[in-house]
Amino acid sequence: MDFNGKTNAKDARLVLRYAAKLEEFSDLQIKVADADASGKTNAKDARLILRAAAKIEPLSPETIVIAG
Ligand SMILES: [Ca+2]
Repeated sequence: MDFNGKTNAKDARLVLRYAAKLEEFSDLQIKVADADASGKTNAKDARLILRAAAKIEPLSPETIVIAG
């Protein structure tokens, strides 16, 4: 999550990098990136974010508020 006010493919890429341990996230970023609120931020969340970015499937209103 780059906190640019939009959920886009760049965010999904960042989350994927975090999941692969290529990127360090702050506690807030981890929380925001947990798109399915599972308590873990991983590739599944990256997929959800990517789908939201492609407007295939919206994220939950809660997530959008936090991310926006
Ligand atoms: Ca999750």
